[in-house]
Amino acid sequence: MKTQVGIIGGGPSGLLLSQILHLRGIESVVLEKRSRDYVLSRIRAGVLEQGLTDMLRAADVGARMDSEGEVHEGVNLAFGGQLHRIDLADLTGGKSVMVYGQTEVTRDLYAARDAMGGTVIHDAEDVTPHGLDSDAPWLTWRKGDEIMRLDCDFIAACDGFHGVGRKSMPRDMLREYEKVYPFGWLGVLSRTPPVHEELIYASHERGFALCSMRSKVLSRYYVQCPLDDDIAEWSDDRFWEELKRRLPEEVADALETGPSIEKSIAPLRSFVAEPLSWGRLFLAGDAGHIVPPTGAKGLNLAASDVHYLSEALIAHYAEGSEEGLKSYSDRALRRIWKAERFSWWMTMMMHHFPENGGFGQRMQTAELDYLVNSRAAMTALAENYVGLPF
Ligand code: RFL
Ligand code: PHB
Repeated sequence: MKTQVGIIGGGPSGLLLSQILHLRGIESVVLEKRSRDYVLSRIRAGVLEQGLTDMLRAADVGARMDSEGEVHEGVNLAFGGQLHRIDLADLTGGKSVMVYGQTEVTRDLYAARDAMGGTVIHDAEDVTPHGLDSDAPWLTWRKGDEIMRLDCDFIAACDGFHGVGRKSMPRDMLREYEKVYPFGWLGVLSRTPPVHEELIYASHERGFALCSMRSKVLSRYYVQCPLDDDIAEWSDDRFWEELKRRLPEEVADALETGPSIEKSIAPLRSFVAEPLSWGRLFLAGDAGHIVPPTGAKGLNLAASDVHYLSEALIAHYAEGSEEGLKSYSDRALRRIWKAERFSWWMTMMMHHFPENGGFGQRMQTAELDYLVNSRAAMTALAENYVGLPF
């Protein structure tokens, strides 16, 4: 097989890149290790920045998001038994975020790729890039006993943190920066109405909690938990009890509980690989960087990478310009590091770190107290939360 851009990974980054390129007349093939059902069973992010929603609309995949997603003009912080609203729209000159699940974004992208005759190959095992420092790279993979080959001009690794793309770069030219947090998030999805009309990020001495949602009848909640906790030890009742204890009383009293539809523990990590390209290989999304979910930035960063990379590829094919491809890594990293900083800051401010002692806890309380009483500080949070420009 032959194509222009070989894309490893059929998550949101890979599918969005493929869709945007298609609309500009550039061919691509997406190789995904898992089945479509598996990809669509993963429950992940829920908050989309305007930059991403604009990209989805421009790529003809925004219709269902615009009818089913919810625009949020504010977000809430809870601590000391009180709820504090951050008015995103007022603080950012009218900006907002869209609450619409990553799973639904992915479903819409698959539907669009199908409708336009895009090639997405599932269950592609042992995907391996070759000839990355040549003008004619290729990918091989295994389908059952058969080895398949795809020749291409460029390879985009959109294959997530554990993918093969980053690992194909020479070790001696890759720098990796990492911070692993000493706790995880236990997440629950339940068919219950959300406890509040907007998201609530709660800081409590028992640990962080987040009240999020997918729709008027579907809620997503998280509590900070030890990394080595066994999910089997977390019955639904224990989860609801723990969540309530971390929320202001008025919120806890309003919480409607029900059976969990999904329950999982995710580790928290900050990670950046530099550079994001080598020869004809380009990393986008989680393949190149990870943020802790506290700032809701993971999926949105994947989108800005895809924006810069698609622009560079379009300029290459339309005008023969190599400038965008050469500067892709630097351009993307400038925005990535700012989102890394914001996600790290939100994580450090909101979570319980017993190892930081009493002084550390007082610093957190002072920071939160300052934040919700200073328009300047709230503006800084709001500006980052709705997303820095790209
Ligand atoms: P994805 O979504 O991980 O998709 C990568 C795709 O590549 C496939 N793949 C391969 N395919 C072929 N060959 C290989 N060798 C391959 N290796 C992997 C995988 O099967 C997969 O389909 O990366 P992408 O597209 O860059 O999108 C990034 C976002 O998914 C990610 O940033 C966010 O979901 C991060 N994230 C969250 N972000 C939030 O803002 N809020 C959240 O609540 C939130 N929860 C999460 C998350 C990420 C998680 N991961 C990665 C473990 C929860 C989890 C569990
Ligand atoms: C979610 O709804 O899953 C979600 C929302 C906001 C975050 C993280 C996760 O910061």
